[in-house]
Amino acid sequence: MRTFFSEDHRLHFPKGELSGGRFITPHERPARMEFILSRLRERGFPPVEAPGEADLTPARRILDEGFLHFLETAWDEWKAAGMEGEVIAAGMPTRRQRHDRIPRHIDGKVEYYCHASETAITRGTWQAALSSLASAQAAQAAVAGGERAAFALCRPPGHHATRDQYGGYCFLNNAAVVAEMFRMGGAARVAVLDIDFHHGNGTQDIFYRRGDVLFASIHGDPLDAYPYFAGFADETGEGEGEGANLNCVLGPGTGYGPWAEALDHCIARIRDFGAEALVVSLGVDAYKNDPISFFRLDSPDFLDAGRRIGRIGLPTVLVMEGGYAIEQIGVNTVNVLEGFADA
Ligand code: OKP
Ligand code: ZN
Repeated sequence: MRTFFSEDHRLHFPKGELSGGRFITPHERPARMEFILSRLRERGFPPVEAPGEADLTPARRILDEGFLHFLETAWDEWKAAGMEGEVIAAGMPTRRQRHDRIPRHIDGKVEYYCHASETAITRGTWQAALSSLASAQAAQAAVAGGERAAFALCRPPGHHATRDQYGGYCFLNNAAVVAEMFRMGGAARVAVLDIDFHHGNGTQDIFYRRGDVLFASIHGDPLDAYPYFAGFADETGEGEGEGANLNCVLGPGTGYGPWAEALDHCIARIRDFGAEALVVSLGVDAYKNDPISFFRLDSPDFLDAGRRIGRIGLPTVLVMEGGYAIEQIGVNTVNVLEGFADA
């Protein structure tokens, strides 16, 4: 399986993540990539390939133009306003407030376009997010060109980014853009399977009213886990999208038995839906020792999960999302790929 990866991810490395009332070194840090790259080499995968430039044309079909412009200019505007630190949202639009006028002041714009203040924007964030998207797009092009599957080793991740808000370590929704590209390329129906521990609220948001893209996710119960306000089982889609959104919610301490049952449920739905292409939001934070998650998957379980996903038999782009048990992220991620490949 080919892997697409850009070194530009290093341009995004905020000094701080707001956690427990303090600033800590972000869980979502550059070293994550090193462990995955070294495991890919160890297991004899072909050398990673650098993507070309990101193409924002497909992104513009599903993302808000003002939001894209904001991401591109936020750092410079923040600095021009005399702010000394990284771009951090101190507040967010709340219930019963006005959301119909976008603030002029950069501080207000940041609050408008952010949904989770743990996530900082730095000087290189936009370039890193663009190059992360470029890797996803190169993987999609490889699969559209006839490869059975390709791996987009994306950083920063994307599945929490909505059409007009960033947060949860995510800026541009890589998986959603890949799904849209499969549609543009002629696939009548596309499925996004999200196995990251956290609900992919951004991807759900983007396709919620669409019947042509199925979103299926297995994640920690939002009553107990980020993103808290989305990901419940009764969110099934709206309008044309009714029935094309599937949330499998599991509680603290869930092990591979029930997790795999949920996976099979998602797979059955993907088959019934008649998807012609598959995008996997591949997070490995369902791992037992993940520092911010509460499932109990073990490393060999990821091999089995990969096998089940591979047996669906669809052209597939696997897009990297989360995973913060950094020492094991390489083994767990590559296990999914190897399971997939020998399905
Ligand atoms: C991104 B992805 C830890 C709370 C962290 C944000 C989690 C983002 C996860 N104190 N909240 O889905 O792996
Ligand atoms: Zn996650």
